[in-house]
Amino acid sequence: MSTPLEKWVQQQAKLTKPNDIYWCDGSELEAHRLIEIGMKKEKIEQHNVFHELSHKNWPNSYLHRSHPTDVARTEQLTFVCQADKETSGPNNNWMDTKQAKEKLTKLTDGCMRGRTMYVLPYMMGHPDSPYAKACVQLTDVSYVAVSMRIMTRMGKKVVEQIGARDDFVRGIHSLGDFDVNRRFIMHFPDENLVWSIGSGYGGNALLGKKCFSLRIASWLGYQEGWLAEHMVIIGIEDPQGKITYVTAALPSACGKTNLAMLQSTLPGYKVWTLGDDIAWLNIGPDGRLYAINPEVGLFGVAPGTSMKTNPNMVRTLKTAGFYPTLFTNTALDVDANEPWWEGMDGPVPKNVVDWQGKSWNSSLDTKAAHPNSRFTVSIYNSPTLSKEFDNPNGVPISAILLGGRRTQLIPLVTEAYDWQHGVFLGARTGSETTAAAAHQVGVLRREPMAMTPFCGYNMGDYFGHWLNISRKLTQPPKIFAVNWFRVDDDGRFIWPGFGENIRVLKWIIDRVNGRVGAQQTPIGLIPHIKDLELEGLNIAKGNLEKLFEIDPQAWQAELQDIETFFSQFGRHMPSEIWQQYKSLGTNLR
Ligand code: SAT
Ligand code: MN
Repeated sequence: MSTPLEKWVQQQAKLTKPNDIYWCDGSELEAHRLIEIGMKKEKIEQHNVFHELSHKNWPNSYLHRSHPTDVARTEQLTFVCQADKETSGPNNNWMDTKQAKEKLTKLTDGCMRGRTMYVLPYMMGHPDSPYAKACVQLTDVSYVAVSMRIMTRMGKKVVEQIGARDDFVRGIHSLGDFDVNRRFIMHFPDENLVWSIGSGYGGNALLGKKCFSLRIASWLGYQEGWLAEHMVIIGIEDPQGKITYVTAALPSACGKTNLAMLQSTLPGYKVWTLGDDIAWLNIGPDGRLYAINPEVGLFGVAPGTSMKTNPNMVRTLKTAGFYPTLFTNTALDVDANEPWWEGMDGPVPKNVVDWQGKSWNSSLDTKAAHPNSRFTVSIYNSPTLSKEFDNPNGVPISAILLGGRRTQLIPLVTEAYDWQHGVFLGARTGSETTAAAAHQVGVLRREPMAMTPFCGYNMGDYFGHWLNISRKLTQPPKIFAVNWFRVDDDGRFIWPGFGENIRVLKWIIDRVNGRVGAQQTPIGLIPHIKDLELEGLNIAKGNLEKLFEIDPQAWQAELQDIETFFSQFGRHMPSEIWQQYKSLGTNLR
């Protein structure tokens, strides 16, 4: 008798028609076998799926070049197929479930002909965690199999854990033919199913990541009383050795990985890494909010990563770990056979080919590495890994940071008066777009809790869910809005960012621990400048004021834009959020 899992795999094989089926066991030997296959047998366009890099400075590292039309998430081709359009909300593309499945079935029929179907059994979360979920993804490319093995807890134990159960999370993935007209990333939240065809890139293809752990998990959390969030998890150790755990939501490519690995510039302070992208937040038995990171890998933006900006990340990438490290769409230093990207330490190498494998030099006005080029590396390689990382219960959260990329208007840090106000600060967050998704870069859009592309249901209901969560918390975390990206009159960033962000984190944990006061403003609480540790920083006084400036005039346009955004959600928008909106308007007047 076959299990529901075996039956499902057989059914999908009948549809996709692969040459063979390979069940991954998660072993080290297997990872090398998959890389060999990717180097010798599988191709995307004219390139092999993997190119072995020199292991001298970058141990166990391989370069992957994606299809040139397939370099970022594609939000316009991403659908959340809830039972009806209203449940998906104006924040998602929607298609009727039956129609969506018919479309996908047609595209999937025979899509793995001549290829191998890899069966990837994996856990999101520690297998002993009450919050973990067992999942299985099918794919037809070694790159996705190896990436999932770095990013998740993958292995044959998960098959045993699933046993005869039918409630495992399903993911069907195929590269298809890369035709953007036949590319779809579709979610069926009521069936725990993700179906993705036509893309091999990041969040479009590693279905445990955004697709399951955010879009589907946010819907599970809505029904079950927890939150699936696009957040970093860190522990901040102070000079007394006390560790305060915080999470931070920032949109894609706004520095989450840098924050997660932050190297403190303040003596005595240290940041411990628990996650750089996704946090599942549950109410623990003591009524506090606990965070786990369902992933075990880092999928970070390569350009700009250096010993200056993120030394712990460079160390992580240069650590010889148990898992291979992948570089996707970076440039290649041909003579050294090493990855290269804009912003790397040292001089530009003499002989560079760009992310597409074309000859490149710095006089060209193109980038050598794609702006959304990435590394995929095990979190266990990180020298700053928290000793609580594998704690199945997670860590208790004292503060939540909600941020965006705003060159104007928004102060460096604002503390919410209470949880309700904090949810409003998150809901009204705007951010200037980045290269992490295929759209115009630098356009302001609303990014509530950094979840715009990832909330698997109506965002109005999502705000309501956030408000409800606190009613069950004995000690709700304090909520802060952050913005590292404000610029001066010459367009230069005022705040140095990176390791210096510890100065903002210090103020935040001082507030959490009741060590300092704060100033009231129309938009929330901001620091007294005397409480900010600024020694050794070189910021002109006028600019320092600008970092915290609140210009009621400039806020008028912002209020308008927030109102337009909120109005879309109609009756789903909680009245508490509208009340907060009205108070903000009054305060600014
Ligand atoms: O491409 S991913 O969705 O995995 C990364 C990101 O956009 O945050
Ligand atoms: Mn992300």
